[in-house]
Amino acid sequence: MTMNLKRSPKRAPLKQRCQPGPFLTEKGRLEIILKVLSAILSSILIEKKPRFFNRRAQHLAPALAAVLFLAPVAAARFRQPNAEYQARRAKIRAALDDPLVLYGYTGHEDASAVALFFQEPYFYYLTGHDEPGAAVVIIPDAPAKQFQGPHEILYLPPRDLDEEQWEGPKLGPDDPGITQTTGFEAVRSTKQFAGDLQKLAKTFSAFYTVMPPSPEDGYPHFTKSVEALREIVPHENLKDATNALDALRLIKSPGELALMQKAIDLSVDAHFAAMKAIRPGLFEYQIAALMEEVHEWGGCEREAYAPIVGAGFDSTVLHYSPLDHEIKDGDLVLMDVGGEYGGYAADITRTVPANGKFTARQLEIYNIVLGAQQAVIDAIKPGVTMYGGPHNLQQIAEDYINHSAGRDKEGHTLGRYFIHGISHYIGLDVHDPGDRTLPLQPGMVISAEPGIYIPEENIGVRIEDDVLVTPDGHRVLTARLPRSAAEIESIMSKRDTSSGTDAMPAAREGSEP
Ligand SMILES: [Mn+2]
Repeated sequence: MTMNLKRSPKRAPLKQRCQPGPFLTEKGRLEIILKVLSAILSSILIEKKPRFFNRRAQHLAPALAAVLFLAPVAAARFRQPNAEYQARRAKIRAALDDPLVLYGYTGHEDASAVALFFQEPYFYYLTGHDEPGAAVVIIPDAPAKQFQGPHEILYLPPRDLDEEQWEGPKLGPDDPGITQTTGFEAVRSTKQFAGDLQKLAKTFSAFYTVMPPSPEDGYPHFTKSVEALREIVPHENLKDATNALDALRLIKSPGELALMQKAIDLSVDAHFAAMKAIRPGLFEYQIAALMEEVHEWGGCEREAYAPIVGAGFDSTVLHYSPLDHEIKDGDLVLMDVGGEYGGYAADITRTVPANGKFTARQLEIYNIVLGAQQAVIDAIKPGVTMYGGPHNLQQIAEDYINHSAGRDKEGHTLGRYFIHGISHYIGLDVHDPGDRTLPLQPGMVISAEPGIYIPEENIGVRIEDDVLVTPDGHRVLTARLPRSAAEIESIMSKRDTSSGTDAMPAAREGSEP
């Protein structure tokens, strides 16, 4: 997904969906059995009329309480071990001199009642907790201000057994073994949160939190969090922990890289499937649907961003989203589509000819973009910058494009058609936060995505790969997906184009040619 330098990074809106579960653990199976049991119980008692349910369910509360407290609770899909989150909190305890207070999402950020809940990324990064309505307090190790009591407290809403009939079992502060389950030194009720903060304010005159960007796009979570904090501790000085948190998030751990590689592998599979399916007569949305199927079948919880599949003129629209046009013979089709796995994003773009063969002009533009991308990838190593400073990646791409032989119809060089950023960090967010003028360091994952968009020729080409910075240089995490025009034409030459435009494309297995 391309990055507009003028806009703050933000995840694209999500389509609502229910949560499929192709990889059930023992716990998952037991959960489903319990859900089915509960559904049977409720259908007997309430004739499936939701409003009646709450009253009648009260009589059942003791029995349900017993069942639900025994029920294993859903962990976030593909969550990492507690030790991973504990290590991150230990770094924060060492880095900050005052307590950090963060609110998770409440579940009301998305207006849809049936949207899949997803956690606020900073909160998730430190807690691994993927349920609504929680908060966390992390108290520094700093010996100067001695604080008696636990230094890492997860606040959970008290369990609501009526609501759990609708939303499924949740973790609660009074669950047996809750500290072991969550890996926290202490887990307390959100009812104690305000009182605890007021006590903490007697020892510490300032709290850290994530201060809202100004203006805050979308649901103003951080604006609301800060308002809430100011109400609880009006005299407390609030400081911004964003930089400290970003510095940690920028460097990916082996566990994070494993999840990212999984997201990337499934996204690569989806691009293979698309290349083998694309033909004139299909609609852009059909290609997106095919790719989403590959992601979700493989275990992605959602798309990392709204899929971009643009044919012809649409290939020149950077964040094209309607996907409602038919793919025509002679079109280029630009696909910027990536899945999210275990919370981590993949971000991959390929541009292919609808009929399987680039025209001479399309090939000319394609190879300039490919050359620019290769020059950028070759330059990626510790110490280099994405933006700013000498030999930055943006400049390398612009220079390559401008020094190429390519010209527009007026004879201008083509740099003016490369209108977005060359690179961004990738992680829990597709545009992971952090200062993009920092020297690259081992463990960072960045995109390399030059593009040339010439609307008057209906030619838009972007090629985007995900690259890990290593101590020696870099590793292209998306390397399994071919980039050269010849390889793309070769994959597409093996398509089955005999099945007409109404049928689902034949090639759906999503494996390599
Ligand atoms: Mn991108």
